Amino acid sequence: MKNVANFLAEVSKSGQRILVLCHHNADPDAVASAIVLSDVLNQLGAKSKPGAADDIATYSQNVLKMFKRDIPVNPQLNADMVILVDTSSLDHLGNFGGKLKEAQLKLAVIDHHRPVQDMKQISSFYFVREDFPSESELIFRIIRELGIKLDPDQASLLLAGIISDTAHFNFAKPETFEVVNELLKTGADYQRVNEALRPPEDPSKRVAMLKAAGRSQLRRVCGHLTVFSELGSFEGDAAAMFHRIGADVAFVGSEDKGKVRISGRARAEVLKKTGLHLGEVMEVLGKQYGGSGGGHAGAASMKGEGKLEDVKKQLYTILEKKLKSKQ
Ligand SMILES: [Mn+2]
Repeated sequence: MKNVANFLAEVSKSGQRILVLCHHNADPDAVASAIVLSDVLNQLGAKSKPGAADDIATYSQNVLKMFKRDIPVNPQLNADMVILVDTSSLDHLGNFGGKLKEAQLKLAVIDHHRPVQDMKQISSFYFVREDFPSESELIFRIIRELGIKLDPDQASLLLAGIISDTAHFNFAKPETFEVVNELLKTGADYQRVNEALRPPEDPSKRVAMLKAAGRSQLRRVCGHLTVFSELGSFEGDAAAMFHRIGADVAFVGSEDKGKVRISGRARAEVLKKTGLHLGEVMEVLGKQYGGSGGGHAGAASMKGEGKLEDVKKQLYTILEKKLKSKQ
């Protein structure tokens, strides 16, 4: 860590123009690392800018918007040196990689992916720590080594990078939590970071889920909790929601101009215990109503013609028969 800190302090001291560049379709770890490292190099005396190759992922844009930061895409290559972060090879720079190659600028790599031999050869400085679950964590440790204090928004960006690259701490190491603790003490806003990383929800889907909940009917069939509800769209999502909140078997149907659709979900334990196969049930039901049906044991659907009320009755008759025979 001392090596890389010394290197960065040295190249910045002389006021060099340094581009801190990250990979294409840049994720939050990539943009956070590039932006925060670039800020720090400026503090050390460099004329540094961050940049991303080709494009930025949508969830990264949400993070940037939340913390009012920006990163140029395909920046100008008028630099004395390019430092690649969160990027193990020029191949990960999309079309911009070719341009960078042509420019023949001085290259440095600070990364946490598998080392790439070719890159080692063409770089004037090469520092790769595969043991770090995120580049943001690595950048934080380097900045600490440099003795530089971050501001709360910089800390939030790095926290977003860590959360994103560790898949919400699934791949975190004990040291990751130490870094997170320091970021929080620096003022990182965990709640806003989480909010920025959450995928935007379709408002019409939210309304549909709430309607499905309001219209749901709970029935016990041979001791199993079954739910039926009705919606005009998002039937599969609603059935999955009922499954998630506790239904053993859930169905959500729709009826429109004589056409009927039903989507179903069942819990794995029920399938195992009873031998129920929703794909089979839906196939039978689809055929009975002049349509088709099928799917997996735990997730299936049917389409047909008729009245939803009739199809529902028939569905419960089939279900009762299946579940009774296995009691
Ligand atoms: Mn990464």
